[in-house]
Amino acid sequence: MKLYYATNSCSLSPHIIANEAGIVLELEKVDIGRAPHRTAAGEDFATINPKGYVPALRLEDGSLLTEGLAIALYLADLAPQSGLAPAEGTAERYRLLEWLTFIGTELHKAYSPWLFHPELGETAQQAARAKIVGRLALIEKHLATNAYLLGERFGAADAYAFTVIGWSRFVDIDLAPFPHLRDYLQRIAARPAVREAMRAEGMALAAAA
Ligand SMILES: N[C@@H](CCC(=O)N[C@@H](CS)C(=O)NCC(=O)O)C(=O)O
Repeated sequence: MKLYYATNSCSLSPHIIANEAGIVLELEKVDIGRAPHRTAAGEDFATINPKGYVPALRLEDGSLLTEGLAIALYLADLAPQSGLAPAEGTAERYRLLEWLTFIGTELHKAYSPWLFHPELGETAQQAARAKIVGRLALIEKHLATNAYLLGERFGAADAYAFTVIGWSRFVDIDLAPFPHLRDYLQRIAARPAVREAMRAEGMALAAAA
């Protein structure tokens, strides 16, 4: 399987999940900083994924799976023994979906595109920041009594949260008021599978959290 990724983007999340699951992915970098977005091989990425964004996963049957949440679950479910995603039909599975949706809709899409595009305006950015800080406070409260989002064990939702909240360092969101969250990010950053994914994508390990 091949993962189309961009450094410092949300595609780090499925990359971490694959590493944690022991799944070896072929990687192809996409330059999402320029239009048209080109792959490392020089292809126009829109001809591969008409949605134009990463992550995208080329499956063994040649089809393309898009959307980070779907890719995360797909990879985690390929390795049920990894415990990255609770089994379908269990109560915990719905907790995982609850967290993945929360991170995707309440955090990911508040950080990006708003805080990465100053041209969208100060008012929009302030609204995004206020929303993010409020959402981080909810996670902070949860982490006061839970090591990870689903309890005691690292899972797919943590890979996604680590990836998205890690963008705080680029957009000046101060995590000092959230000590449990900072500890959590540091613990995740120290995981060998996470370090390996970041190294492979050319990310700065020291700045992870
Ligand atoms: N709904 C998509 C959003 C993915 C997304 O926002 N990807 C960003 C990087 S984090 C991207 O590739 N942006 C480039 C673009 O939209 O042109 C998902 O959850 O996977």
